[in-house]
Amino acid sequence: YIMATGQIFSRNTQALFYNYKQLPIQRMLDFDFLCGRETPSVAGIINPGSEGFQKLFFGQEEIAIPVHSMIEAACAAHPTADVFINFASFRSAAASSMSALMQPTIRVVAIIAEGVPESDTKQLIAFARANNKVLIGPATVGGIQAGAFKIGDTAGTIDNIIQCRLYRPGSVGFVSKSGGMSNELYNTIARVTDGIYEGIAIGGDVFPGSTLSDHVLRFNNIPQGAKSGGELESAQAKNQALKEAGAVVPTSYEAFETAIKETFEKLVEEGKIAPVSEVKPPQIPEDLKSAIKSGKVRAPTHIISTISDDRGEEPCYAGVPMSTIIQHGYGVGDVISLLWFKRSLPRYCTQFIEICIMLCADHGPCVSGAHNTIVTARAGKDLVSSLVSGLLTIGPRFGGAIDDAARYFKDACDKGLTPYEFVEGMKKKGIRVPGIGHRIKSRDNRDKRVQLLQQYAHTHFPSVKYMEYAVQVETYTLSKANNLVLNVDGAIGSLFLDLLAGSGMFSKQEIDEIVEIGYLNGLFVLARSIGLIGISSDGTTGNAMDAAERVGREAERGGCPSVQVLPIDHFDVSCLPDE
Ligand code: Q5B
Repeated sequence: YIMATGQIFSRNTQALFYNYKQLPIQRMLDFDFLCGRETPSVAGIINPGSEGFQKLFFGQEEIAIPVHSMIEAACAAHPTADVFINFASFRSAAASSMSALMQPTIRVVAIIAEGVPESDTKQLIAFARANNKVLIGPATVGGIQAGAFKIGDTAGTIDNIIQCRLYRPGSVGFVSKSGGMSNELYNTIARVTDGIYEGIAIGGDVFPGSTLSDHVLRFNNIPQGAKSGGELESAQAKNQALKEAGAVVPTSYEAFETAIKETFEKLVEEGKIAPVSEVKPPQIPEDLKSAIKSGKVRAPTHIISTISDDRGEEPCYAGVPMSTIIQHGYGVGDVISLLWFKRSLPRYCTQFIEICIMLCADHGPCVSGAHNTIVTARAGKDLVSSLVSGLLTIGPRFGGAIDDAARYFKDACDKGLTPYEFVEGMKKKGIRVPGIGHRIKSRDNRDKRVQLLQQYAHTHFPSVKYMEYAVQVETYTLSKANNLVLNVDGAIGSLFLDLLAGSGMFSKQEIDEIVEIGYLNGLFVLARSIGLIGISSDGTTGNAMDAAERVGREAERGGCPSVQVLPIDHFDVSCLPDE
């Protein structure tokens, strides 16, 4: 019988840890390092539903401990790990413990959870006994073999473990029901003897997996600790019975320490115990987090956020608390001005931002972004994939010309170039004027969005210098071709220059920076996401879907020319062949 063999742990014992809990595992590994173990005592972690590795410290080194989703797979991968430390909740502890006990490689199972149903525990006990396995708990902190192996949180902090000299074996075996009492007695025993050899907390349940006497009898078979005397129960009858059986039983708790001391000294005197010689444990490196907390070290930050701050009671956007944003009736334009431009802009500016977003939210199913989104949604992909595939088409020829329009219009206007000099200069460089030109809109079919933006700016902006310059450029390009109108990107780009310059909220240098860095395409990305989300969730119905379906069907038929020539950035349903 395994309990009769005495030792259940050694310096080579390795465990499988069920249910990932960073702290107790790290404490086990810190204990290993303190004891000078060469191998970590946790061979693997079983975390239902996840596979991979967990990074933890073994002394100063970071090690990757394998994570398995199944008990069977973990046991197969770590056949030498014979202890199963079960940190499952009381609801799942019994089933997982039974699975572990059924594994041929597992010898010892420790169940930490409190409140495991007694009938389940009885089945576990019966199975463990019938199969010659050791069950510790439920409702236990675990146990420790000093200098060798520790279960989970047993013996508390590293400081306590060092104080109790648990990093090396002493001569005293200790069994208790309670984990708290164990810690207390590890201290006492360290004070009056050469320390603990092994300590087990059997757990507070009515039916413990292994009992006080199971372990005391087991200790009798361990040469380094082979005299009982650590168990103390309050019941008189038990004390009497223990006394009669030859155990040392003190009359009160106060006398306990003296009784242990005297027993230990007597055993030493009789030559039954040779007190162990002291060793100096290595220093466990302190975790950065706790070292910073105690003011011992400082560490540079990796990320600086000057915009959003969640350190206080409520998150702040550029210093403005969320409650203020709600109480003052701020809109999305105000939030954008705080998070993108780090300041509160006047209402006419934030309203302009909101108008841009509303006007650019959608432009039908026949633009490149919508096309990609529709095709992706039709292919059965989820909302995020469909949205992202649409957003990825935003670029210089579709919605992403706002920043460049702002850059080029600003540069040309600030330099005082005539529209002719500007447009022809761009032509010489082989660059199409960003913000000019549209595939559908033209001199006779004006873009309503552009008109609405212009009207708003004329009414509210103190100056529309850049927009007027863009209109002069448009007049010139329209003399070349009817569709070379100021498009929505050009209107937003030029009007944003007017917003930045006219609001009085930005220095010249800040305006240059904003134009240089490029924020403004973000307005289109944000706005068009609204429309694309609508399309992606509209998975099977609507004209957009019909169009995509027709394209798909044509392609299936072997690539009809009308499909092949459709430009990806603007396909027109009218050019599809009739059914
Ligand atoms: N030409 C927009 O081209 C488009 C010229 C030009 C001087 C120009 C083109 C362009 C600049 C980028 C821009 C944003 C590709 C557009 C948007 C949002 C949207 C989209 C939607 C929504 C249209 C024919 C002749 C050629 C060209 C000359 C063309 N553009 N010259 N400056 N800018 N614009 N993009 O009609 O002599 O024959 O060789 O790149 O601002 O994306 O609704 O779809 O809300 O979703 O295909 O509104 O203008 O013209 O390329 O065949 O050129 O015009 O050099 O001259 P097209 P092309 P030539 S708004």
